[in-house]
Amino acid sequence: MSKNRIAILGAGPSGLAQLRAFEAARLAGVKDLPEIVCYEKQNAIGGMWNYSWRTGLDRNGEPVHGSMYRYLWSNGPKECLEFADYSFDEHFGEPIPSYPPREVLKDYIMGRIDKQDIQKYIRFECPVRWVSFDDDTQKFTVTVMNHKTNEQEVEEFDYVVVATGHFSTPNMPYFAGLETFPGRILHAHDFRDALEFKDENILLIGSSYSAEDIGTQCYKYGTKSVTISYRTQALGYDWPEGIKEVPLVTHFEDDVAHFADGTSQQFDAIIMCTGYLFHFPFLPDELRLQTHNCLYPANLYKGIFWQPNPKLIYLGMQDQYFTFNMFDAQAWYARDVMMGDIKLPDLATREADEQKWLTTYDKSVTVDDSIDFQAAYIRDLTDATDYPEFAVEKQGEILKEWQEHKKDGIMTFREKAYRSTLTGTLAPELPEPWLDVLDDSLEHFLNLSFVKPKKRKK
Ligand code: FAD
Ligand code: NA0
Repeated sequence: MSKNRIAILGAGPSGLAQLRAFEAARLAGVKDLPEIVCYEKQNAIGGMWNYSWRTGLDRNGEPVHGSMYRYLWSNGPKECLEFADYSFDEHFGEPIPSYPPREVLKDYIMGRIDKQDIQKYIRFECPVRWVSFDDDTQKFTVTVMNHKTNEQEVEEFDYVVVATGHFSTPNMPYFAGLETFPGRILHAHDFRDALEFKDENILLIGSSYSAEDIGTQCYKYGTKSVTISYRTQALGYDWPEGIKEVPLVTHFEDDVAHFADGTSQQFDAIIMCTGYLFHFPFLPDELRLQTHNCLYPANLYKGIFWQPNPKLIYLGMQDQYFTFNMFDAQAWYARDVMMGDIKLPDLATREADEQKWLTTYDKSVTVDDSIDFQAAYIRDLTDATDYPEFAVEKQGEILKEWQEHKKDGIMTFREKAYRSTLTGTLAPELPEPWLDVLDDSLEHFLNLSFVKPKKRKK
């Protein structure tokens, strides 16, 4: 019998988790592994964690994937995203603080990948153009544009794993009068360097992670004033002078924004922090996930398998309290299904299971509920596979502390330290105020003199 063929679309953290899951099986002595091809639009692995100076189109004329910017630091404690099979201690050889900058986290993600070995699976600069499924042959046809050869490639697969991310295509709303605004109007996706806005008055529209982080970044690097305009709910932090929140913009007149509370203000630039669209231009309607950013997108069994055709697998499509370890939990489960070690139940049973999770999700009201919900979701997956134990509920408690620390000080929470649930290591505290650490390079960060934490009491 010929081997199953698997296409993984995207080599970001989710796609890499899928490759790693198969690698773990190989290392455990499993011989009969499927044939894997991973198609990646960019010319490197790492997905969102590859910083790109480009905006708009890449050198091949493809939409730039990256939404990350210079000086970005992790917004959650690293102890809640640690790979269960590869600790931070193992990677860095010594404890590092709980909130690493982007380059440091990227180094960690890359650390467990055998970069030589992985090249044989990944076809770079190969954006996927179309995926179809043939009911008769029960196979997918995947069409990609290979920009290296300048030719289209068409291949058949038994399974397709969609790991293309969902924080890349801007949701860009319109407000009356925007066309009269004389300054820069951009989406968070195209934000690259806070220094661009030094000494300016900027307006951020939206009130979630992007607004919070781009606002604090710009403050840190010398923006004159930051105004955050919210639609539903203000972020509500105790902001320093220079940052404030106002209700939603009603309209613009030249460089003046008018807000729902009747106030108005002049601005030099507008950054839409209005989230992202789920965008799968390579999928036909019958295979395409249609959802907004939430913890349990409908139509996926176990948050992974496309209900009408579970040979189509989606990774990382949830909103994320947990990230890398959740992608791993999904990838290990998906691997076991693709290898035949987990048998999927019939459609009615799968839908009943989905409904059960959706009902619980509906009852999640507070942030703590949401954290518990995602932890329970991950636990459900890891209980079924040999993914190593990582005390996800304890990590959930750390995420709740993180919420409190943000309320205590939105400019200081990154100075807090947490204990790894894997190694028991307590992270050292950041030795300088986060606001003062302007150089976010890996070299600078690792050369900060951390105060070594005391050993854990037995
Ligand atoms: P991505 O990282 O987006 O990777 C998807 C990959 O698919 C990319 O390499 C892309 O090039 C490729 N691709 C897309 N379309 C195609 C196609 N048609 N054909 C072939 N390849 C394709 N998470 C954290 O844990 N901590 C943080 O601090 C954090 N900060 C963030 C900051 C920002 C600004 C954003 C936007 C996200 C942040 N995240 C953070 C969440 C981040 O999305 C995840 O950490 C992680 O990158 C998701 O991995 P992924 O593989 O699912 O998607
Ligand atoms: P994100 O903040 O980019 O984080 C993505 C926001 O947009 C909501 O506040 C929503 O308001 C608002 N919005 C949407 N349409 C609007 C409209 N027409 N008018 C006004 N407001 C509108 O996006 P979301 O989806 O969280 O919020 C959309 C991801 O990026 C996160 O998962 C986060 O982890 C990651 N991220 C991380 C970092 C760091 O780690 C930094 C930035 C982003 P409403 O009314 O719907 O509430 C440092």
